[in-house]
Amino acid sequence: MSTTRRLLLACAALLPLAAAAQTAMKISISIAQNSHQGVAIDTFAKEVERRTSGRIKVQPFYSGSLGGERESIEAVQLGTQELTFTSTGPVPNFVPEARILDIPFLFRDKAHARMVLDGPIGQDMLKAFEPKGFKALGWAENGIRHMTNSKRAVNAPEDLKGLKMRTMENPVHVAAYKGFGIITTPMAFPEVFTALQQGTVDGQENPLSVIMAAKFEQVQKHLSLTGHVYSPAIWLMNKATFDKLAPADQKIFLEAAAAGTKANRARVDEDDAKGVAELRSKGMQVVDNVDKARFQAALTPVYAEFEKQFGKANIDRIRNAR
Ligand code: EAX
Repeated sequence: MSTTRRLLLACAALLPLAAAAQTAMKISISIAQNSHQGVAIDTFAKEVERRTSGRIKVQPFYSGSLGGERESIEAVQLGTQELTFTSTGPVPNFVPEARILDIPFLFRDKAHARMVLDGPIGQDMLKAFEPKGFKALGWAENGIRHMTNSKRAVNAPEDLKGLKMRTMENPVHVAAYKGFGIITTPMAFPEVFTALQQGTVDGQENPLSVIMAAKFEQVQKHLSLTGHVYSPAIWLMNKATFDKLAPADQKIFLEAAAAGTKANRARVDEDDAKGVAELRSKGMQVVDNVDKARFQAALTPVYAEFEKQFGKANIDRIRNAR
């Protein structure tokens, strides 16, 4: 074999690698880049690139430009998209084991939720994603959800009766909100702003981080700090794509996700600290002293149903974790 030919062959053998290095893996969120989720995936992309010295690139997509959360999870499961960062909203439709985390008033506060998710209960649950075609790289945070609407101030659970509200495509949320007397309309997030603007629904519920990132103050007059449910987020990767990575790179992906989660939770804390003042200054009427115990009490019948479905012991194990 001539030297030239040998060289050509060597080059050809390297081609797939070179090509792989050029193609970026996709990661998506359904909300704007300037948000607790944007900072998460931007940090992740930067960390993967830095730690692999640019061998692997990750390209972030924002504002549902690749689809809503359900569509992105589907794409990751199919492998047409490598990664997504999503709330657990549509997750129960793929991994029913995760449903228990979406029960209202399950967590006392963010610290409690973070401890459970990062501890044995949360880490065990990540394994339930594998048989469904996902590698779950870790938990992150969407935040504590509050209610907004265009009709009236919500001071007590009775005020929710008959309000037409967009919910996530999440069976646990839908069951609970019906328990409040809300008329529930499950909808993908990218459609929510227009639905609120056109009055298709009266309200919606989301963490302050999302309300601000989506500029819902432009289409919603009232905000009530109901804090009715904690909303986890999760890093999902196509399992076959993850399995193909060298073990050292797999470790890098896990570490990059952990770095992203750290930045994400710090931003949620910042948003929670300044959110009410900011939204008030933009014209929202905020009820910041609701009696949460009354909202919780309104869900007693729904809770009995959840205890039957999920097992009281399983719920208590999370609620009582210290
Ligand atoms: O993940 O759908 C929702 O309300 C989510 O909280 C939002 O898309 C952020």
